[in-house]
Amino acid sequence: MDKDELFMKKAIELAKKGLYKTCPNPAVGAVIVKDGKIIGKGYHKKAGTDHAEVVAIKSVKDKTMLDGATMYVTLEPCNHYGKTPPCSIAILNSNIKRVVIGMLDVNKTASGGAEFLKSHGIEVVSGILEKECRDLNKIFITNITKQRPFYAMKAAMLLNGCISIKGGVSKYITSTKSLEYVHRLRSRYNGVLVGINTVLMDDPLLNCRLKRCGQPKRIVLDAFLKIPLSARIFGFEPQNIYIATTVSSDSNKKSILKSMGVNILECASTSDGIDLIDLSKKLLEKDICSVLVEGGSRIHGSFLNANLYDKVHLFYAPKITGSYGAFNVIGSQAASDFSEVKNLKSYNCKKIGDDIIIEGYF
Ligand code: AOF
Ligand code: ZN
Repeated sequence: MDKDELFMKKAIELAKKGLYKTCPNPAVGAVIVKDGKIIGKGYHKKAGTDHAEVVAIKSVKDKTMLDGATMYVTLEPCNHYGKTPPCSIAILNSNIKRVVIGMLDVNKTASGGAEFLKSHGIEVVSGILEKECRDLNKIFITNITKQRPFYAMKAAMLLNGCISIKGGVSKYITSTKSLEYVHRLRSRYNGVLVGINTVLMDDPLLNCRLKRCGQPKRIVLDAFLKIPLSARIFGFEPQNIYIATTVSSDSNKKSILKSMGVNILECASTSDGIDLIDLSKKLLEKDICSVLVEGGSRIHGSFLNANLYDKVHLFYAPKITGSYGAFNVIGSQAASDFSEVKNLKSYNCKKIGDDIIIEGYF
């Protein structure tokens, strides 16, 4: 590993400290190096606060040390006035003479820092550990390039791909260890989403029940507003619940839910129910940048067919039975040709308790 890669690795490690906490902003890390030594470091903690570059510059007490120094930053410095002023100008004013960038910014309103710095006589190198830097910000990149949240499919099933036994009973498929893992996952996503059938059958809380964990927003897709007002989900932080429904569903019930503090997302509809593109737009407007979709079967079918899944977290219990009368994990038509089958680009496999977990990206 050469010197630039080594310091970029340090910047990546710093960026990771902000991972899952910076939405809608990216996780970014920066280090400042002088005479082969790190003299400053920083990472972006939360949207609206100083960017990694500015945190790193501020961390250097003796500003004369910045003269001729090199900054390593995982993302191209911004060149715009957003919630904070441009990092490009902060770098220029600091007398840093060389900037090493991991990945260029995909956000066109903020990008341009690399060109700006070059045009002001600063040496700029980009693309160092680019893949690692892009991997850090899969959510941010999806939000910007696809204008929708990053969606992950989560499902717990038997080895034959069924998420229930006869009649839809789905309790106790995977072990307690996997359940704990799911709760940790929930705290990493901005939202957890289920369909109305899951609410009617399982009456889930959808929160994270581990100590000191962040709570995701809870989203229910309910085109006809069938959700009972007695559902357990309403017993916890109604202001963090979003019921996605259609314009034409029961307006009286919408008012009751709103008076309980619940958010109603009135979405366009399709023959299949809620228009997922319109829903995606509304979720992103609410800064819900990543969503863990927990099912059930029909919901997974709709998201998969609409090519909305970016990632999967699939839990397999080492158990098996017949499939007739049970729900399959993906409730939609099978592909009629192998060319239509969706492939995971990369995945890993691990064991938690007795269960097998496959996690991967499309
Ligand atoms: C960050 N943190 O460390 C860097 C970012 O509205 P603002 O001012 O916070 O600008 C947000 C944009 O700035 C963000 O979308 C990204 O394109 C760019 N760089 N953002 O939040 C950082 N370096
Ligand atoms: Zn910036």
